[in-house]
Amino acid sequence: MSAYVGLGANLGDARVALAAAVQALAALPATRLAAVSSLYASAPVDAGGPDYFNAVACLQTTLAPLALLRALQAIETAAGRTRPYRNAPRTLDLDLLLYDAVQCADAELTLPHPRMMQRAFVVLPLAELAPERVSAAQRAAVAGQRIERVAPAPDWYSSKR
Ligand code: PH2
Ligand code: MG
Ligand code: MG
Repeated sequence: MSAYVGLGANLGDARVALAAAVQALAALPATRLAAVSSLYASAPVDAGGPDYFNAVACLQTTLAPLALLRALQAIETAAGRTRPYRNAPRTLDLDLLLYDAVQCADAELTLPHPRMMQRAFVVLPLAELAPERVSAAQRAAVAGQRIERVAPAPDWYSSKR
């Protein structure tokens, strides 16, 4: 199955945190890291605090959606993620955006992610990896949000120098 994960961070060394998160995704059981977007810097949306770094990764996985969600939460926790209030600044946020064509809305998980298409920091990197999943109208809808592409893949997360 192909799953798309949104990566975000705006506390501590957020750029290092996202690079480490990519390596952690690549190390998940039953999962292959299929593609990673460029790295973006973006203004907080519906939130305060410093600018974010954001990216999107595509995984090929046989983990079920809820198992994958819990694995993402474990990576967040290992990165020091705390949840003092809604949309608080964070050391690492890993959001399950899409899982194949699965649609669900239960207490733990809603797929596709309900707000993803309102956010330039998801729409732009997702459009790099899966242009067929992002329409021109969806791109236009987020055109007013401040976001900048700061590094191409794999430069920003590759452990090689
Ligand atoms: N995440 C949020 C709220 N606002 N803004 C930006 N730019 N990037 C994010 O990752 C982000 C946000 C809640 O998860
Ligand atoms: Mg999020
Ligand atoms: Mg989240």
